[in-house]
Amino acid sequence: MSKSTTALSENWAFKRASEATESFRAVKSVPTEIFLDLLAYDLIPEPFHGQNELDVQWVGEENWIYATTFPSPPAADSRGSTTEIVFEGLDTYATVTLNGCEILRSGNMFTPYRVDVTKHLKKDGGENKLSILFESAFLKGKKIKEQWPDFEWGCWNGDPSRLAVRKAQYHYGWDWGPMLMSCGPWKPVYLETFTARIEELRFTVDVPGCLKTAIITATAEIVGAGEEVMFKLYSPDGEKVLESKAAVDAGKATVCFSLEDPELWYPHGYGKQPLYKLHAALDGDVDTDSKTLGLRKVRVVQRPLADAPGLSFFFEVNNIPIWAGGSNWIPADSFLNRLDEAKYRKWLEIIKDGRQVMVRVWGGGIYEQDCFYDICDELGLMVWQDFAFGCGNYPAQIPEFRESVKVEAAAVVKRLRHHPSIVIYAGNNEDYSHMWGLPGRLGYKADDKNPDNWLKTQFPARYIYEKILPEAVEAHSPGTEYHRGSPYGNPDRPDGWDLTVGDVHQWNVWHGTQEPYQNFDKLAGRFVSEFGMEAFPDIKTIKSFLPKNSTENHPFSATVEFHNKADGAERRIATYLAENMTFELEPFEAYIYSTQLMQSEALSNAYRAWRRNWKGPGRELTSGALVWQINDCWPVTSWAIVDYYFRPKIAYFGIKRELAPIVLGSKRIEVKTPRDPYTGAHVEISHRIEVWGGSFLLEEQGPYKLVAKSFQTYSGKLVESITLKEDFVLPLNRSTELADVPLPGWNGTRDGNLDVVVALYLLDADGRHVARTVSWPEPLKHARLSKDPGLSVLQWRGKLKVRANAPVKGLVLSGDLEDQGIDLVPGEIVEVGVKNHEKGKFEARFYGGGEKGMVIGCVEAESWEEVVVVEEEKE
Ligand code: BMA
Repeated sequence: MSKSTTALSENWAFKRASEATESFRAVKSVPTEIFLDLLAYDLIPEPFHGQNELDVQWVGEENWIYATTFPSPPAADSRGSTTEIVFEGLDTYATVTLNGCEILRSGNMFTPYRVDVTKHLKKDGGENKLSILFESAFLKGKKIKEQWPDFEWGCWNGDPSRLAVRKAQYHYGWDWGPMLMSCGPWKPVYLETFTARIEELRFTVDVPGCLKTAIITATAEIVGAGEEVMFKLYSPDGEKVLESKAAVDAGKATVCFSLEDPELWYPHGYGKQPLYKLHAALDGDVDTDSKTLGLRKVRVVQRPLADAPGLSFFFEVNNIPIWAGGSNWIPADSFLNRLDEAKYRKWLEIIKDGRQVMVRVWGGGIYEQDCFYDICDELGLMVWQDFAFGCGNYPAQIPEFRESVKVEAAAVVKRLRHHPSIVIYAGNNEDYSHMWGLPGRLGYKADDKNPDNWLKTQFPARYIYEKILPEAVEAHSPGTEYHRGSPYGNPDRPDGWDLTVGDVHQWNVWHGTQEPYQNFDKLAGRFVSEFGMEAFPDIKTIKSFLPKNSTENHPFSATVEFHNKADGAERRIATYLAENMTFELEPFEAYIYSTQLMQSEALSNAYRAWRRNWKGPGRELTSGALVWQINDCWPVTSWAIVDYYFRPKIAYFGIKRELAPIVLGSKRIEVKTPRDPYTGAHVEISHRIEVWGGSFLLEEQGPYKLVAKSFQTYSGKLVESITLKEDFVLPLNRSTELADVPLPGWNGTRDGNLDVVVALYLLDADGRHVARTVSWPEPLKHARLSKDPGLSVLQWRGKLKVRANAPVKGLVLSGDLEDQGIDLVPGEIVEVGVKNHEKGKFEARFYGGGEKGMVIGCVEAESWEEVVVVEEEKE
């Protein structure tokens, strides 16, 4: 008999458990969750609108019942067969009853459950009644916390009781997310009937250093009486390349395939993403399973550096060291069932299009849906996967808690291990660093190697991060990198503040000491897995949560501020704005623009500085940077670079530019030379510029010429055009210092640097632009810029061509374009791809006069001569 699967997705209904007389209401389908079902009946207002979040808090403090009826699957009657019910995910405290019998009590949202229900199912054609009671996770957590009064329940974000509950921690509210304590059967429910089945198809891949072969050892775990498994391996283009049979022995069948000249999987930009397919069939068609495979060799290289302290921390794929530019991922919705595969694909394509190669699935969210990792495999995105712990002191002294984590970890690693995209697991997000403030009291001793002792301290979760989780990874995905936490480096400084080892979360811009973002270069770590800056989202996103014609449509209204969950956000945004730029509060769009430009400047600065630190073999001073954060879970002002409605902020484009395969970077330096050691009065000031080039390609590039053109900020007059360096190459896969010269165009006066904008060009032998960067006076607010730079736009063959008569900083044009926040200098035409825009007028914003927005006439024409440029100030 072949295995049969029966989905239990239809015919469900839900109700509040406390109201005996309340009737059940039909549910559209399962998987689902309580907020979505209540919304479908208008029983709650949309939680994302206005301040409705506050009005729906009662939902999380109720108990809810989900119930369905179903006929027994036909095959369940055959002799010797077993029927199991599978819950891929129940959020969170669920008591499941089938035909009046309790069959399961669960308490972990991340763990799938499977129960043999053969003897519970009706045999007479009668209906089966399945009911699930979801108890309030919030109240349950509070009770658990109460039972451990002597434990240090420290946490950052959300209610401390969350630490006791194995539920997505962001559901408790975060500094970018609302508190929405959903519950329900959030993943599929189904029945499986079988005489024997493949419990799991797993494999290991060994690609040796020569990359010439791949050894694939595949195992099928069998439940029930199976005899033989046929394994087939298909090439990426679908051809069968190998097949082999193995007898089932002690519930297992194993084969070993050796592939010559395998097609290897690479992160995008470094090679292709060929995916093989492994298929297993048990005794003909009793059960089948298949998995995709990407063959690659991955290491995290931590080794001493040539002339710097500490150790490197870089990802190497198929022997290629990779500078990992990317971002942090949070769950893309407060209601996970609002996400479907199309949305996941859209998000991951945005990441890839932004030239990012790594995405970190942050520990305060969920282990993502399978399709997330499938798409990462396909697109060539590397995944840094945190275990689901974040910003708190977890109560690992509770035996049931430990047991639950153990089962969760095994299930998660088994589900995810076949994905080539996953290159590292990390034990948690910031759980070491947040607890570090009081090491004495917490009893953490780096050199105490006895796990049982850890449980007796006030930091018992060390048992999870240094025993349970690494053991799970070793047992179920041997060879995959396990990192104790993010950040983690030096065991003596688990607060993450040793910048010379491991990864760091560099929050001394925004949080911490609130450094100027110009200091990002000094704040580098070996791998920066978090850093960020807030900015307001698009005005349309803000309007989505305000009532029509609301008087609250301004940056500091109660509702707009309600949609920013970060403590002190208004102060910090204002600080960084005031330090760097002049700005307008009205119209709202102008203020939004300024915050976005400021965010973009900050983050671009970081990427630029940290990619400069990738200096070749033995000198990998910084090997990657992941911006906090790519996305949002609702419409909000946050650190996201793309908002909840997929609307990119300017920073998304700024980062994309910095992540180009060939880049130029520059930094202005003010040099003060006192006449002698005693004077404060006789100090000579000069302005210099350092220029570097980075090639992240795998072959030497060049020969090149480096040209600088400097322009007067306010008039656009060309002051100087010089060649800084000629006939040089950029060595492969690293950054190279190119020049350290007096600032071109500087007139020698003390603050003359404020009057020059310098465009730097990397030109190839044919004079083509290979890379370009524009150096602006810092801080921008001191630059004396033209308010009327003579902008014009020409639309031609799906592209825009933009030019100006004076330097323009951070030009944003209305429409869905391939670039935004563009810098322009006179004499240059910048081409921008158009994704979606009608011909006609463009609204333009730029820094230094244009924030309020202006409308530029755009003409479709073959050449500039035909263009009549219309410019008008917007009301
Ligand atoms: C980091 C994250 C999150 C938080 C973010 C912004 O530390 O791990 O906990 O949302 O900072 O504060």
